[in-house]
Amino acid sequence: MKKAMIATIAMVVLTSSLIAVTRPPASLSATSAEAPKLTRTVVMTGLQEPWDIAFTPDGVMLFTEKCRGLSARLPDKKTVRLFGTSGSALVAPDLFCEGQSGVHGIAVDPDFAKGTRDIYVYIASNLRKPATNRVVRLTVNADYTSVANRTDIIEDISYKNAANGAGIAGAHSGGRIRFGPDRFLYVTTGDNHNATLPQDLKRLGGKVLRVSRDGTAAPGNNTPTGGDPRIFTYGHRNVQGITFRPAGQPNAGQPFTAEHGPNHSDEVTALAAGGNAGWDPQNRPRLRCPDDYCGYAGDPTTMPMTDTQRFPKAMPPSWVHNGSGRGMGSALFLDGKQWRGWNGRLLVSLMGGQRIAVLELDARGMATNEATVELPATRTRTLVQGPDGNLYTANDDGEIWRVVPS
Ligand SMILES: [Ca+2]
Repeated sequence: MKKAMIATIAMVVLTSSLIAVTRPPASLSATSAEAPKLTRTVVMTGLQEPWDIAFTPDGVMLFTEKCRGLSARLPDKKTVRLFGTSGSALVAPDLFCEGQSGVHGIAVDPDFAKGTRDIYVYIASNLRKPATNRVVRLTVNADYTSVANRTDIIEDISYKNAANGAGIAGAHSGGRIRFGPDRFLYVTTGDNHNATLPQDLKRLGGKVLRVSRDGTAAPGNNTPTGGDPRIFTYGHRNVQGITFRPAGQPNAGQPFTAEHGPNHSDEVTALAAGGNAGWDPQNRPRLRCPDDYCGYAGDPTTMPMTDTQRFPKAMPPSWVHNGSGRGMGSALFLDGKQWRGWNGRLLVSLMGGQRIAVLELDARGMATNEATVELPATRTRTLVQGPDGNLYTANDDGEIWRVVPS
């Protein structure tokens, strides 16, 4: 019964994504009629692979560059390299940059304004052999010239240490970190091109973790018995977007992820504690699987991003993007009346397509409409909303943009 229901939901999702693609112009213009007018300003240029942005409550912009580290941009537009490679105020000798990995997500402590001044950053580290991804906590000083008190709150996030038949070393590290409205830190990870990782509840790759600020498991993760209690959801491929449904929306506070599909099926998923996202690229005897990793071998039927045959209770995707220009990276719920008809809608970066999609969701979190944000084409790495309510993006052209709605 339940299986049939989930199958029906999957059908609806599939149908709605098809509708979104082929929707007649009338519906799209109905969407754009209530869309805000956007004014874009290029805030910074010449950055080296900027990956993520976060704002402190006093309006200072922190940003990461994949092979350099973490920097602060002060109100006088001066930039200070706080943490990372040589030239940073605090050098991390263990930090390294390889393949898709290096310095990724950045998050600001919910009690920063109350005086913790703590920030968190996701890095690839060779302190352990073999290397791992880590979440590092740092305390930033009052004038943003230095950081101290490095504490590695998670040391054992799976890392791809060697190339295999599926691709290069350093692939699929996930790496977005965000505090939820529940004040716990959510950490997205990737499958490392490792066939058994996503469904392995003892290892942290292919997961969304939910932890306290000291890195210990948050209460209420509902991890299946025997699993690492830091695991909030599992069965993911490579999650690089996580955002929370804003107050005033149905299921406010619910986390939504965006993750890269293989040669098909990028997915947005509404998460439930303890849920299985249904990715399992192992043991597909009818496929040719280099180094036993079947992730690139099949199609949406033979190697699904959400395998409801193996996992009937898998969390159904909210939106499946199967068109050209995949590469689903960052995600962000827009929040605030200044966003007009887009208030509460979900932005998702499609890096391959060099565009940002804006999704309308129903009460269950299923996408019912899709449009494209009218901005110049670029590979957008991150989407965040600043304390001023505006959208900030970083892209692979080395730029940070501010986008003001009106
Ligand atoms: Ca899935």
